[in-house]
Amino acid sequence: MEILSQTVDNLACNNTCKPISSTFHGIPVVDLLDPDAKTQIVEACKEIGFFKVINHSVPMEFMSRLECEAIKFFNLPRLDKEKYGPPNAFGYGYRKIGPNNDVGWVEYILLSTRPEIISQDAQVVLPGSSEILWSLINEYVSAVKNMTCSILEMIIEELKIGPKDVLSSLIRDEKSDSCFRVNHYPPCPERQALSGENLIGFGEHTDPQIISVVRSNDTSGLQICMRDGTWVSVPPDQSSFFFNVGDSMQVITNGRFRSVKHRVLAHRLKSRVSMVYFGGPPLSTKITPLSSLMEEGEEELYEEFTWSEYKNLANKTMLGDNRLGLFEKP
Ligand code: GA4
Repeated sequence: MEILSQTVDNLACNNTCKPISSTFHGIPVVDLLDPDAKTQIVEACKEIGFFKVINHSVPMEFMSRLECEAIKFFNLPRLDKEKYGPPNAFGYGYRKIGPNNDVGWVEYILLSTRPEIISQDAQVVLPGSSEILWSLINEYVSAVKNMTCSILEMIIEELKIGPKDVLSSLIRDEKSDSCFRVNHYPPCPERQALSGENLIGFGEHTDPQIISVVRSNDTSGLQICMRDGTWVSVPPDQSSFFFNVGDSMQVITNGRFRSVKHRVLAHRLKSRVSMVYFGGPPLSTKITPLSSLMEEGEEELYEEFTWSEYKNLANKTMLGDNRLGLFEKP
């Protein structure tokens, strides 16, 4: 990647939070074949807002085929890729993240998963030669969406509230404002590697949606922020999925679940490729605590907003801003 050295310095991880501990082996792992899985998922959403899922229903070939085709795309000459960007709001992006001057050591493809938009994206965003990439994205997203719906239904069952599809129906809705991104984090430059600093691939933030599902290759880089403010590194696992609780889910559960702050650091030697599905509701959905969950006398912690209002606000903020804080009741 050609990049001005000044910008490289701006991306260096300055560790504003507590020091990074080494690789963390305490990430909750949920085996979907375990009869206790529902309880473990809810526990993890409350404690960390993050968990890993194994024995899921998504075939490994869906992940590896898509990864392979995505790498072919990222290996195209920069000028060819730039025909599909800059993202507005969808398309190919290089170093710039979102509309407000956030940058990262990353290039990506960002797409809506709405059926009518997805077909336009196929023509506008992806190179003509990438029909294969397009069909692999469709195959992958639909399998991950099904798995995500099952997880959301398990959550509702465990919380003993109903109806079971109260959350999954939001992301199954044909107007669901879900999106999908494939990120490529090239290895960080030698100069940086020698200085012992890591570059920020994707700066710290919480996801605005209900839930996000990450799958990466075998390169580390993802870190999550624990309750005490410590950053921990998530060991990569290319055959599993990592689930993040998003801001909307924190509101829907009236603060019971925690929207987890996370970031990605570029690796010194290896490329990281990740695919992230962001499960979001239709634009008009009111994001409020589920009434069936509220206990007698319990106060709502957030002012009411629609997903469209929250998304518009997110686009006016910087990546690391505390967006949900703006809706907290005094
Ligand atoms: C973070 C989660 C998703 O990647 C994303 C990001 C979005 C973007 O890349 O355009 C945002 C970011 C994300 C939240 C704040 C705004 C918007 C970049 C940014 C600075 C696609 C999303 O939905 O919100």
